[in-house]
Amino acid sequence: MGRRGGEWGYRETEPSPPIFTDRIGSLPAEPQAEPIPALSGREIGNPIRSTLSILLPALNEEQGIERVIQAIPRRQLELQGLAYRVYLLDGKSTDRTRAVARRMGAEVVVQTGNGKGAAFREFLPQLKADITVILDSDGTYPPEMIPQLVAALGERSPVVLGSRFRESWMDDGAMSLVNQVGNRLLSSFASFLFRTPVSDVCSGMWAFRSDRLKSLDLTAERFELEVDIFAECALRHIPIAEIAIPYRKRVGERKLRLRDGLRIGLVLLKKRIRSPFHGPENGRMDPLAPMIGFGQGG
Ligand SMILES: Nc1nc2c(ncn2[C@@H]2O[C@H](COP(=O)(O)OP(=O)(O)OP(=O)(O)O)[C@@H](O)[C@H]2O)c(=O)[nH]1
Ligand SMILES: [Mg+2]
Repeated sequence: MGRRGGEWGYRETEPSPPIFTDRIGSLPAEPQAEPIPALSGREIGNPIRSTLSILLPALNEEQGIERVIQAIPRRQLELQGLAYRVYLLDGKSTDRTRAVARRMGAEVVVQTGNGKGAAFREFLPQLKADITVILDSDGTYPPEMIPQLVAALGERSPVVLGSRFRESWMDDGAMSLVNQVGNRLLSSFASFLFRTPVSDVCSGMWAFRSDRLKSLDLTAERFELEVDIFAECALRHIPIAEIAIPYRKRVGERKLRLRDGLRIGLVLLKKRIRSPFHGPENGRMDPLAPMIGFGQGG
């Protein structure tokens, strides 16, 4: 299947950076079907101003991935002047996830390691677009909100988080009570440790100016990816803006276990103990310094 010119909105005449098409690793190819018809960039009057990569980490999400890619608001993104591509960051799925994503016109990148965090980090060196959006592939996060997240990006808000807790937009049964309490506790813990308010530190939907994203020293392997991103931004004084998003019931089997939640808390604590704040705030009083035995220097 060859992707047709402009399928994801890139125009050849624009001075946008070249778009990465390599794949990491390789698995046997699945049979490929024709992609769904896409908008032609020529229909749109606005000039393309920025490039956008939409990253969809997935492990066995054949049901969710179709729903997610289908719901990406292509016309709105093009009207917003965004030339975008969609990448499936596949965790070596054993179901039809890759085949479905390809059929829907996404680039498929198969990670060599294991875990959502590892898949994301593995892709970063090859990221070329000006703007990056990540969201889960299980149908819980709203692709239709991508334009709002991207629109909120700016010099003073280079990172935007989609928060499930700022408004009461959560579907019944989308998140168990245990997970709701756990998520709120982790967010309060993160806010305290890193002196940076955050309402939903485990959100799976974020937008970034790619240059700032690439400046982070991420180490996450699994589900601690989001707290790793948060902590790195906080330590570097990179502001994080929040936008309220709805949250829906997952399709397909969940991968997160209770022990992952505990691990996320531990990762936050370890990261804070090991990492001093960077930059201009050095020298300010650190409430944790007496407790953990280091100051703000370095
Ligand atoms: N590439 C890759 N993606 C993964 C891996 N494990 C999970 N994912 C994806 O990461 C996203 C988040 O995983 P979920 O299982 O939905 O975790 P969660 O959203 O915290 O928990 P739920 O409430 O159960 O949905 C999903 O799109 C998964 O398919 C992995 O090892 N590699
Ligand atoms: Mg999920």
